[in-house]
Amino acid sequence: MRNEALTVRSAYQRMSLIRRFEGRVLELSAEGLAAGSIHPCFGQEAIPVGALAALQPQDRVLATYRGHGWALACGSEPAAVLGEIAQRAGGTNGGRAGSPLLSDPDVGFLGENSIVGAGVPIADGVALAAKSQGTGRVVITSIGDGAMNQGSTSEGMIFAAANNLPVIFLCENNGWSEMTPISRTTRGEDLAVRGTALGIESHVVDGLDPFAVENAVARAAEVCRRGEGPVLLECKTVRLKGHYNKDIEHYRSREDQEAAAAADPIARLRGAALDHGLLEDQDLWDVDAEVAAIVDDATLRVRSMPLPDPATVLDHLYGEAPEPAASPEQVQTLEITYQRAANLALRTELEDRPEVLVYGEDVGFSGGIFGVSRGLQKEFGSERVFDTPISESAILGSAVGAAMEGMRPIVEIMWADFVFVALDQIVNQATNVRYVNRSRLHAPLTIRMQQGVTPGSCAQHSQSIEAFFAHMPGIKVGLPSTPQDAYDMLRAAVADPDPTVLIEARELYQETASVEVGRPRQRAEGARVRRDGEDVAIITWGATLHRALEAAERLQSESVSATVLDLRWLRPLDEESIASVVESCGGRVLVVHEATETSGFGAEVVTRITERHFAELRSPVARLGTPDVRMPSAPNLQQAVLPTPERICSAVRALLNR
Ligand SMILES: Cc1ncc(C[n+]2csc(CCOP(=O)(O)OP(=O)(O)O)c2C)c(N)n1
Repeated sequence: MRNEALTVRSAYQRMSLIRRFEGRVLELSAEGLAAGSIHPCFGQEAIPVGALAALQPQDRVLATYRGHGWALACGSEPAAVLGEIAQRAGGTNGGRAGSPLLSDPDVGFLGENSIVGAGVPIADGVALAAKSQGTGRVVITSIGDGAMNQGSTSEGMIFAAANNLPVIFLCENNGWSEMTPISRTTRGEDLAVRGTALGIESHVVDGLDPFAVENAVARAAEVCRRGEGPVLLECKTVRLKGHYNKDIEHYRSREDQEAAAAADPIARLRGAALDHGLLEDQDLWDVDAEVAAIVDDATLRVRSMPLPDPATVLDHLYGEAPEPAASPEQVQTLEITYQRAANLALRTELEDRPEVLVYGEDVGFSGGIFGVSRGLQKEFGSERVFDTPISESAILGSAVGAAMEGMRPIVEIMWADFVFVALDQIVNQATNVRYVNRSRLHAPLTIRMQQGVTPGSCAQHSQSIEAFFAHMPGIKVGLPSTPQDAYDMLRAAVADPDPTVLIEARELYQETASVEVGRPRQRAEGARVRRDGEDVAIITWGATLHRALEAAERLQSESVSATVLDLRWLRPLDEESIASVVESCGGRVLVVHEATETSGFGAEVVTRITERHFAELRSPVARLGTPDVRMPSAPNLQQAVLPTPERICSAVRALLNR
């Protein structure tokens, strides 16, 4: 269907197929065959049909949750799409996505998104990959008019413009954002002016006319293939039915509904085809019969599709990490800082893997505010190491999209505290790629950030936030605590087939140690015993390791010998190492971290030890973190709450009743 100019007949056939399909979806949902909310695209059929006719087979498509029509236009099997909407094993995603998140990578449909606007930065990443790989591929992402007001949409357009990305933002302006008309929230007639304001070529298109859409997308794709993208197309259309399957539209006037019905694009095409003698009544009846047969056949097949097997529900959360390389590369031992070790890891990865990109705010020309990427742009060029706009959603979302397309992006969030403005791209997007696509897509991106309290850092530049990420299945989370780990764990993260969040410790950046560089990549897993003892196990991670080691040293003079276990990776958690130190220290354990205590990751470690090793415990597992407080800037106030070596020693004494 792609790259094949529309005829009146093919346009009518494809639009009618989508219309009849959506009608059947509503019937099946009313019958109870499909659970949950469904967002049909009645009235908007001309847009995917026109757009796909103008795209080439290698091009990529992303859509909103109102995306059944896009999947069908891409060439997905109607039975597979219907099967997914009905959450069946034979659905495009085996029932893992349902109606609003379905995808079909085999036909270039990278998926819907049920987070409004979130697909825009991801499409940027897909386009970034196309540009890096020189595929000449164009990406199109559909968004609603309401999504034009979403921050990620603005960020995505800004990021794409900054990088001349081959992406077409296609706004399906149906006049409604759920239950609110766009005119009630937004000034002006045309949303396309927003693209113009960002320096993006933008056009208003008749979204009821498949040929107008086809022409506009064909021209936009040419612009993109010339390296002059992105392009914004605002396709004006109508919503013929409710926002979702159970919407009674109590908020919508009869006049508005009638005006939409009068603009029905299929009735319009039918009328025009007859008026101009392009098709006969008989042709239209033939097409209607053809379409009915396709939808009936899909329905029959879906009715006999089994439900997904519950035994598979945990499958495809993570991929198989590669075996660490057996033969050492050129190993060298260097006395270097933690920051330099991370810099060398980036350098090694850029050298070894052409698919690695390194980017973020101030990361390129200046080399990062902590110098971790210093010198890399000069060495590897500004196509691979570059600065971004201050657009965290776009940084993270583009990394998701680029990773889905075979790149290994390593992106930096300047301070961990800043990631909260863009958490969606980690929590709702990166986490789901492999699972929802049952490993047909995966997103091996690495997100670096740094955290922690340093003297004078304020409450928005000092939080320890690892627990937020460790809570999320689908990603991995590591905290390097030594220069060697700054090197090894970053390389392990890049090699890992899944999204990884690496949280570096700002207070350690200038710490120096011997680092073996050039040794084989490790797996993204595994704790390390940093000190051996037998009276008590102190379990910790990140910068707190050094306070724990200092405490253990002091305790030695009191004849208390402490093991210090550095977890390094919180996800996956090395439960074997935990079990081993619980046993070797006779069931006396203290968990220490810098993050505030309530719902900190320490609570998880304590619970697991209690659940799994209860019989071995000599006393309840103790926990020490920062008490629940906002972090003040004054260094003496900070010291009043942080888990200092003194406090760790006191906690150990209390645990041992000394
Ligand atoms: C980030 C986010 N906010 C809110 C919602 C709830 N929501 C779902 S659809 C929708 C309306 C979106 O309107 P528009 O972008 O115009 O798309 P349309 O529904 O018209 O296709 C809203 C608010 C959501 N899914 N995601």
